[in-house]
Amino acid sequence: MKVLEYITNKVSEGKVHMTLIDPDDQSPEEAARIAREARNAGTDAIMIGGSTGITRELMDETIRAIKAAVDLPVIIFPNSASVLSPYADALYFMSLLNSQDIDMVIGQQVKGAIYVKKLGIEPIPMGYIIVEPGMTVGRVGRAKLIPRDRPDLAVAYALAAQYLGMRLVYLEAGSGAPEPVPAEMIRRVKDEIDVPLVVGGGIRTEEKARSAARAGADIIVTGTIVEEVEDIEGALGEIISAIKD
Ligand code: 1GP
Repeated sequence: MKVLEYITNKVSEGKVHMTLIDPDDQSPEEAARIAREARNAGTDAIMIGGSTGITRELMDETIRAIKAAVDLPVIIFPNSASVLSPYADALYFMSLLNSQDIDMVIGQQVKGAIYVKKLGIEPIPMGYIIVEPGMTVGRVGRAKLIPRDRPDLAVAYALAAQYLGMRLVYLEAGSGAPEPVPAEMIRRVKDEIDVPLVVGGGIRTEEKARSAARAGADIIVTGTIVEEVEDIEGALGEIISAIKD
């Protein structure tokens, strides 16, 4: 089964959780341990990526270690065309729609497309929209951040993504954001689009996860929490039960 089909099936059954692992933050062995604990906690897929410091070698080694440890889809969450790896199951073929840098909107995609074809990685078209505060990815991606009190703007971007044929829409507050994307913005976007809505950035507690899921997020992404806690399985387990109940 293709990964997009796996995601779509999961979304039709209920809320989905994905665990983001930044390959630059730990050894491949440690990344594999995180993936194992996340799997035990009930995560549905592993996303791999980060805003800075990633090399192709590190991507390859980390993905291979994760694939050897768990039987979950591993999806590349790229910051550029230079982090593609043939060991991944799929790649978010994404455009940072509210970037002021054309390279982030379509340049890196043009650079990467032929490699995606050659390597045979499944591309999953995704519209990526960064909301205040945006954190590192907002700066590196030169995003014109969506103000937190402008759900209408988020809706316009999300609909544009859908009309361009993108299969997922991702509302991102930025990794480590003090607050996630506002629930009202999630609700408004979810009401208007027909493709699954991914929400991430700043979700570190069960309350925040539950609130994002109830507002309409189909897929919740958490990253920072797995780097902050000792008991990954316990902490992620609470978040995952909160979104899936
Ligand atoms: C970042 O949305 C993801 O791209 C995850 O954010 O690290 O804050 O969980 P956190």
